[in-house]
Amino acid sequence: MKEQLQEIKSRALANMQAAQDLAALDTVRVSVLGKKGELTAVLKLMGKLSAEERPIMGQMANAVRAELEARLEERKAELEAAALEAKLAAEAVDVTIPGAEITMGYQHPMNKVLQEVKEIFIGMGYTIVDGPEVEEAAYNFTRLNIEEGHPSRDRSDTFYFDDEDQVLLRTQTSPMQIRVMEQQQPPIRILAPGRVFRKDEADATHSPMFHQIEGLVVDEGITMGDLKGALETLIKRLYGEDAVVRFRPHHFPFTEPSCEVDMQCFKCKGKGEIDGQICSTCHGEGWIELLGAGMVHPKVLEGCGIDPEKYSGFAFGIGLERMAMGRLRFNDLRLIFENDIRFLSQF
Ligand code: 2NL
Repeated sequence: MKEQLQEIKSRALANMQAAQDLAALDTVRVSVLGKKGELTAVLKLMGKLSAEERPIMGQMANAVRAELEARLEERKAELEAAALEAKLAAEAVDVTIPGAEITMGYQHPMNKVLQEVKEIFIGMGYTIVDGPEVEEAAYNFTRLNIEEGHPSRDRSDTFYFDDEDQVLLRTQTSPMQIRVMEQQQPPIRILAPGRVFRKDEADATHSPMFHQIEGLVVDEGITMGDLKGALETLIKRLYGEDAVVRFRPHHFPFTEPSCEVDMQCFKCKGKGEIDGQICSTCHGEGWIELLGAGMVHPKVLEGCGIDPEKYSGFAFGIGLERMAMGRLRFNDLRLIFENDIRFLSQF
């Protein structure tokens, strides 16, 4: 019996040592000290011992039980510490690792320039107006004094929806201004930005869809001087007070007289060349064309129910992409529409 106790003890100690988690350790405890455990089974045999042997064996059995229980507690503490250690290691946070970078959103460069232009005109008392992209030929052409057969009406230039060439994608935002003039008597001071469409092959300076900002002012006594003042203000606010502006005669069916407005090239300062090389920004011109403008044709005013004897007005049209290219200084229009973040994030 003594040997049996020793053997139970050493096997239990070995099993406790071998147990790698609390569940395994508990299995060892139950198998030795539990109700049906090995040690319990031995103690049940005590009754069969002689009166002299019983207390000795009893003492011995109690000592074994006490030792096993002590070791059990010890091993339990060891395993708990190891488990905690492992958990801490697994959940360790290195607070010195740099945080994940957050990409901030920002305005598209086109929107930025649009916003700048809008704010400049809002500051001069203009109201922003918006209208349909699908238009009637009457509003897009006829009422702007663009006659039947004019090249801009050609099917090779304009996107039509119908066989009669009556419904189209607007080629300019002027139809919106016509709508305002026929609904409202002067004073009128509006800005009409929006998408316009022309059947152009895409290249560095053309796109079948682009953005235009048109402006219109109609009141008593409006002159070409008012036109010059408004556009010079725009260009100097946008490009800096030192920008040099030139007004050059031109022709549009909807304005008379008409002009185009250029800005002296900021790269070559109007010389057209830099160190004997043709300037790549203005292609040797010395000037960069920015927009078209003019005094609203009397026929256009009349067609909207505004008396051209009493009122006069000026109008202008700006290609926003071209303006952005000059303002943000890049040279291929297609970059604006590709939406490559490597390009867009530079502005
Ligand atoms: C350009 C520049 C321009 C206008 C647009 C306009 C609008 C009305 C009446 C008269 Cl409602 N004119 N807009 C005027 C001059 C130039 O755009 O290069 N267009 C082809």
